[in-house]
Amino acid sequence: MAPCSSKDRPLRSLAEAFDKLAREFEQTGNVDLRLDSLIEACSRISVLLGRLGIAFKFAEQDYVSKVEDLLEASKQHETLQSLFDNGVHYGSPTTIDRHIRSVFYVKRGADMVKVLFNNILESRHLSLRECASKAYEEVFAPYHTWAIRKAVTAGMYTLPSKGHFLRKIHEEGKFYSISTKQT
Ligand code: 1PZ
Repeated sequence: MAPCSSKDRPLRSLAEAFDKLAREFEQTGNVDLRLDSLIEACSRISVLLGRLGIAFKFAEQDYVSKVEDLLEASKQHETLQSLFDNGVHYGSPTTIDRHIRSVFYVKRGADMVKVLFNNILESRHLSLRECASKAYEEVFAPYHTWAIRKAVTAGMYTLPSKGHFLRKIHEEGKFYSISTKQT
């Protein structure tokens, strides 16, 4: 089989971007994170979301809007610390509040990926819907309204099987024993 490019392997390219981010963070003595590097890493999450089908289109668009908001923030603030410390000098409280909310939502997106794939690895008997629902309950549900939680629960029923999803993101090799099951 021809090797896949990193573009075809969104989970792999996401992991690489976060590894790079971690190295940068260590080099600065763990004091600060560049916003552009954070954006570069987090923007790759929307590629994964884009592989989930039409029911998650809204989540993808909402996530992309949060990343774009951070891109706007990065024009004034080079680092995350600068955004949190000095934001108030540069923009209206509403704008700063929005940027800071975007940081938290973008971070929750990364937490969601982490918890989801851990569930896939650890709970082999569970379906993708069950793994994703557990991750959603843990990461996002506490911050969402009742109406959004209901919509997400319904959307989860449109998810493909684990094997289909893993093949779609070209990770069936790594997760071989999982992807051959029907869950
Ligand atoms: C197999 C993987 C299944 C993954 C399922 C992911 C489910 C997340 C669904 C989120 C629905 C979001 C609907 C919009 C909610 C907005 O109200 C909030 C707050 O924004 P505001 O209203 O303050 O402007 N936005 C969010 O919570 C951001 C949601 C981003 C979702 C990213 C998930 C990334 C997961 C990737 C997994 C492959």
